[in-house]
Amino acid sequence: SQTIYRNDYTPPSYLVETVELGFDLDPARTIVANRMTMRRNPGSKRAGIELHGENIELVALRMNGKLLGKRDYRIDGRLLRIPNTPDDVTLEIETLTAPEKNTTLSGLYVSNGNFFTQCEAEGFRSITFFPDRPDVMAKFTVMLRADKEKYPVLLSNGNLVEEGELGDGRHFALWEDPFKKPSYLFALVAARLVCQEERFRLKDGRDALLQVWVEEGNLDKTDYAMQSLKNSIRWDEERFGLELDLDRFMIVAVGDFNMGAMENKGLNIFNTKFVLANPRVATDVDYAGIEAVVGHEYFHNWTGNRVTCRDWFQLSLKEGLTVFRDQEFSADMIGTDSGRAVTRIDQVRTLRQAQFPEDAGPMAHPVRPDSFVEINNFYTVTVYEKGAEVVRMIQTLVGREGFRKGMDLYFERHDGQAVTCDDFRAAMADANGRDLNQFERWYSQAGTPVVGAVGRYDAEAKTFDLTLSQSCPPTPGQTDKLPFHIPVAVGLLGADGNDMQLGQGGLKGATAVLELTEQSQTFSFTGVLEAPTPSMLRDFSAPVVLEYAYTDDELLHLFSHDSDPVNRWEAGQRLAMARLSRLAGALANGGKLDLDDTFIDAMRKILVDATLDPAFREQALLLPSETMIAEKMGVVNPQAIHAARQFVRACIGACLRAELTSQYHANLTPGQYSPDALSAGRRGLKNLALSYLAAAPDADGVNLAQAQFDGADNMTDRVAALVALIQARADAAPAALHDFYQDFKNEALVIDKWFSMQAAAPDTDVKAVRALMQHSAFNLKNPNRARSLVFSFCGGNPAQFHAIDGSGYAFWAEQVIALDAINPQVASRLARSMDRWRRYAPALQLNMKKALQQVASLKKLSNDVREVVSKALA
Ligand code: BAL
Ligand code: ZN
Repeated sequence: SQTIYRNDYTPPSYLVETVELGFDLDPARTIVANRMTMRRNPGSKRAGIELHGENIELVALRMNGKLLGKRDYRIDGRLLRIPNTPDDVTLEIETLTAPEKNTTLSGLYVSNGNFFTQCEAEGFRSITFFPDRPDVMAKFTVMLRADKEKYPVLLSNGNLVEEGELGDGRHFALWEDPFKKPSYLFALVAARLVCQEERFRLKDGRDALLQVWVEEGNLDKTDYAMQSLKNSIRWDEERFGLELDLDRFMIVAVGDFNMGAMENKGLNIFNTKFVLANPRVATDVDYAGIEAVVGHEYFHNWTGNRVTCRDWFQLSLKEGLTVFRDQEFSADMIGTDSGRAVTRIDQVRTLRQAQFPEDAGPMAHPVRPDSFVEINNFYTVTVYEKGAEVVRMIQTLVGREGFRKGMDLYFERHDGQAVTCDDFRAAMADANGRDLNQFERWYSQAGTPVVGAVGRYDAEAKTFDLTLSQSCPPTPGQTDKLPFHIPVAVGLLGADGNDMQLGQGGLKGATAVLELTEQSQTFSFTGVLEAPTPSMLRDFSAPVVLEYAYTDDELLHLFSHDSDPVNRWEAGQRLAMARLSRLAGALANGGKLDLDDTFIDAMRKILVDATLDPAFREQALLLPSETMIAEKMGVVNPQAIHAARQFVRACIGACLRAELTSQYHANLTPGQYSPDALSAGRRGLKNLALSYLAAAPDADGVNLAQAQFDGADNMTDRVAALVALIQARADAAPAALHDFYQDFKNEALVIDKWFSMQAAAPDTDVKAVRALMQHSAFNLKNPNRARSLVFSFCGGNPAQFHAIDGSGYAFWAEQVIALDAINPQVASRLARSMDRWRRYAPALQLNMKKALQQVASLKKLSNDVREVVSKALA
């Protein structure tokens, strides 16, 4: 395996003008004919043509009509080189592939008897020989031929030009994509599917045909995806002035898929998980996921497809920006400030749960990485979620209107091009007359910055000095970091809980955005009539760790009064985290457990405050996860963390029993199920109350959960009740699980939930997971199913996974190896669950290292997994 460096980028030697692809589809033997016109790239110095190709058999190669022999070209590993080629070339390439044997789910593959493709990042090269790099953009025409009975639906990118019969039971469809695109956006589907379709009027008056394609029997689950697609189109027109540029836009759902979905031009291919929903099978979280992912893929049509990446190091150019756009879309769909804040809190939670650990571990990399072995390993929370934070910070710095101006300039300059993160930043800077040079470090430096804050109030001068300083821990390959340009949104609360009006340096209003650019800076607020409680990093204005020596009283003040809901929530998280880490420490050392009334009273106050949205109250009452607690511990003891968190949950359940019970009943949502944010928020608060009640020692909560399980008319309530029973180790849990399986055994996505609930159960040890793997419904080859059981256990059940005897690690090694033989991309994701091994107690570390070494020692291992385990061991 070879490391690829960003600085080694060179332009392609040839550009491709047109590609005509012909597919004779057959699961065992698909013939691909590729005719492409190529032209020497004036910017390149290299003489010959270089094409990528993997796992395909070359049948014939013609250049400008002449059949080439073995001496005319060289196949060197994964590259086909033709030396000394003329400036204008037409290549005709015939290759063979066996889609039914392709278990990697990259390239052309078969899922449940149907053909699908996945080409990002480098899947196209296993379909045909091609300069498979995003800076080669070509016009595609695609002819599909297949058995009509088995594959009545033939789809590809762009517009359907022609379709018809071929005789002998086969038929064809000819598709043409009017836009130039890189090969990673190519897609085809040949399948037995049905669709929900609709004509939708675009802003410019054109009608577009929208289709959602699914397997027969799932047409009762496509409404929400279709509605989300229409909302996405409207939103992009309104917020960014961006219109759908095609006459037809298709979403196709497939059950075997490595990612969430894929933005292929005009033909988005989706994991069923992000398409199929009705109240019977999908939870509120599933509905929200569908809205976000449908939006995300649609928004890629401009941020990703019209303007794409020059090379894969620039992945965040499209992913960070598009995540930011889908986040804004979801927030705007709720429409209220409070709803917007709840989505923001969710984003912060994701960062802390997944991105901060990544940034602190062996796979830490900048938003724009400098090197990689396998690009598939860099579809990460850093590139996506931290990348979105970086884009959000730009919006914070230039304002919402300024951001729009920057986007307009970006498209004016780069429509139809393959560009870099620097190009995006330059458009934002130029459109706003802002210097974003130092800001570039967010793209180039890895690691989560730590911002330390110290406040000093001068009662005589009526000034408040806030000194902010920054540092960033070392990350692999980067020991010393230069200061970042960090927007820190600050408000000052008076003793009455109200925001003070800020007068400092032209800063007006309740919140000032301070720009921390030095290692240390002092910001002075004048006219401050009393000692304030500072509320810093409002709306989580930067992806940093903020350190400030808050007293409990200050946190309680913020938790009760902060006008910024994100910081109000944050104050509660700090109160909870202090207690959880103290308790976990005490447990690890055999200490005594107790929880103060102050904390319980603070929780009570939020719980019963009817002026607050239920969704916000749910967020405020939800404790930091075990993973987040682990990140705060010096040495991680997963069992102690689990016990500490369970102890606090049981205390809340017991001490707030009356209030939880009354909130449970106050937040029922009778009548027809609706996934809207208000109803979902009520269910969320009600179900959190249920989970606390069920965690308390008495039986009332469990009885309530049983009643809810029996009477539930939607999946959100059914799953919440079942989880409450399982987590409480209730006697009734096994029977409920049995019934749940019987009721939903034909719904694959629900059976995924059935597996994952059990994988995360407190009593599920490795032996129990192995037993579940023997269940007839388990299938390691299906990524969703593998994730639902194996990943849920290794990543979502830390107390059991980190069993003292090392059995969890041995299981992990076994599954990584088994998966690697099937699907390296999925295997490598699982391999990541060992990233933080150096933070555990020495006895655990020893076994973790052994397991990592066991995997690393294999000769036959994918680049994907090898990169992850080598970096972990380095
Ligand atoms: N481009 C890969 C899937 C996604 O981020 O939309
Ligand atoms: Zn994306």
